[in-house]
Amino acid sequence: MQTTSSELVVHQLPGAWGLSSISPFCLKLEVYLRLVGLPFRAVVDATPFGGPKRKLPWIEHDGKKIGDSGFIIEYLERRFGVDPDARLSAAERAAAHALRRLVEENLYWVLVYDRWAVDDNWRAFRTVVLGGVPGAVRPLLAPIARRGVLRQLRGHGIGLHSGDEIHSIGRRDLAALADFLGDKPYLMGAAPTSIDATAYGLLANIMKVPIATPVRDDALKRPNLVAYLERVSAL
Ligand SMILES: N[C@@H](CCC(=O)N[C@@H](CS)C(=O)NCC(=O)O)C(=O)O
Repeated sequence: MQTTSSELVVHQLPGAWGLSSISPFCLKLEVYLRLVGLPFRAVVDATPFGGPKRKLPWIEHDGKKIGDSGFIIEYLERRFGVDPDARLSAAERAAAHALRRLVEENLYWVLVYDRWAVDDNWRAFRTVVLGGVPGAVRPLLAPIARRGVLRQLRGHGIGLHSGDEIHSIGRRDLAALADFLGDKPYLMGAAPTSIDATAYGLLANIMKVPIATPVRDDALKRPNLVAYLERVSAL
């Protein structure tokens, strides 16, 4: 289909397991767009390499290509004047910002470890993550992609730890999120804000997928997180 200039086109990784994307960042952007009510057309990319940052998600709009969910959201806020965080105080915005960094810069890498580094999980996950790649190419691409991601894990630093240590890091992050949520409907109170899109993108990709990890087991034992996922997915 041809792209009209004012149409918002979102490139994302494929969906699976009942989620519209297996990428926490793509799912985050989709929930964010629903939250602010901006219409968009989703396009599934088999690999992240077509985007300006060679990562997914990325968007096309008004002849521009923008990569990175955070920069995309900043662009949409400037371009369309939307801001789901408008009612937050400066201190609340700061807390939401810190939570976002916890989710995206730390807990995300625990998910990456569980999907790409744990052999049993990788065997199941590789067909899902490379599902859009032609079957003949997949066996060649899979080990190359895996080596690249294992390098990223070491570069981040989390990949230098043992599996038990990585899971203890993940459980602490998850406990902090659950404790911050407490019995509130959404992370910042009675109404959803952008941090809920961020948290949902990752939590759903941990809690609603058949990737075995103690972090998932822990999360599923927390009724407030389970109810929270249902609440955000109904937005
Ligand atoms: N900071 C980026 C992170 C995006 C990201 O890491 N996307 C992953 C999929 S979840 C990706 O495309 N990875 C491909 C790669 O690193 O080669 C954002 O917020 O969009």
